[in-house]
Amino acid sequence: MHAWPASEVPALPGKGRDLRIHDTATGGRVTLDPGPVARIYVCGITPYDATHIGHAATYNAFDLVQRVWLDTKRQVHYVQNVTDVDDPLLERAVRDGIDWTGLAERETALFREDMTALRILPPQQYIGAVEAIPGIVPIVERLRDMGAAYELDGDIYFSVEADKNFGEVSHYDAELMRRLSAERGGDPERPGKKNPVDPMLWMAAREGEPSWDGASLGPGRPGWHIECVAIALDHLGMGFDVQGGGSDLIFPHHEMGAAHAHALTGEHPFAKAYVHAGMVALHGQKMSKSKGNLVFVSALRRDGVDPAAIRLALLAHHYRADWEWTDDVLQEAAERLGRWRAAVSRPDGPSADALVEEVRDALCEDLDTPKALAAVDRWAERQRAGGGTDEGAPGLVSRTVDALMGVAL
Ligand code: 5CA
Ligand code: ZN
Repeated sequence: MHAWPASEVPALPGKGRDLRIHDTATGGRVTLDPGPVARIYVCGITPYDATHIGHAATYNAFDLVQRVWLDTKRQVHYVQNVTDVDDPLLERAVRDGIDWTGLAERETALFREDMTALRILPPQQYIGAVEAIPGIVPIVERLRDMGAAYELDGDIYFSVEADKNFGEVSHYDAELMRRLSAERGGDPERPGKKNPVDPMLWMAAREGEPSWDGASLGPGRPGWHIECVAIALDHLGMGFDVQGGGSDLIFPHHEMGAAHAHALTGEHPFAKAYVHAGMVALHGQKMSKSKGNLVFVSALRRDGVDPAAIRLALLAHHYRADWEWTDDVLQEAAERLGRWRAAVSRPDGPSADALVEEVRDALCEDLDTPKALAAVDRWAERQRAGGGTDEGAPGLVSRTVDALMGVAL
């Protein structure tokens, strides 16, 4: 699949510092030490509905990771998937009486437009689950042949016992794992499983549903977690720097993905850090396609909202916080954007050399965007008060907020 166009990332004077970020598996802040090419996998959308503010907040967080790394003069190898075949997508297509491939294509196209408008940098590989199937089949066969997977009425399940590190990502207890498995696509009640939370690797073809050639597995379609593992291993290999997603992916998705990869390769870890963004709520509940309490990025754009204001609204919250979207959040962001634009439109202003370092320092400490925004606010306020005659300052401020936070002033 093709991704979306990259907005230009202005170069800044000097060099940024290494990113320290909260890793879910260790429960603390880790200093990432990527090689000259930092490797990141971020879980992509299941394209059965348009991009909502929750998605945008999560992709904004990982865009900051990429921008901080680019500022250290590294290259970034970024891979993202599209879950373009899965239960919720097929169910929505049936509900709406439309073809599931058309639905996936339409919503993925809209996602690309939203990401472009928000100046979120694209992955180098943007891979659909369907196009990954030829790579998934041999991996599932291998897991089965090594005894890490078993068959149940034609479906193939992964046995969580096959990974001695199972549980290291979430650290959840068995009861919580079971409940979340039921809520998030698993089938803990199905009789005959070795462990109730064992996830499906390959689902035998069902009447009326799409299926693909599975070689010795028989016709069927892939499970959810193995999709991301196959794509990540194919393009990044084991031990990449960051796996990212929202906190609702900690379990089962990222726990199971790590377990699949460890069992398959005999190597550890799958990712050096598992990084999770908080959940955005609307009217007191997590924004979710299944609940339907959504604010779509595309709808805001259609209403004439500046994408830079949407992005500033996301940046006003720390990425790990759970927060609530309201009209006031957007209003405040639009006002801040206005103040910043007015400040950089003057021919000169207070020196911004220290500001560049303040924004860098804030972001490299667990992506502290509220702190970064406050630093820019202070510069804009000094500018409004009429201090400074540095002719390079307004341009430097523009380049800083664009390069490090994707906001075009
Ligand atoms: N296709 C899978 C990942 S392989 C999936 O979870 N798709 S999704 O469309 O449901 O979610 C895409 C990303 O948005 C995930 O990282 C998810 O954690 C994140 N996300 C979903 N809802 C919210 C929300 N309300 N707030 C923040 N992030 C969210
Ligand atoms: Zn994923």
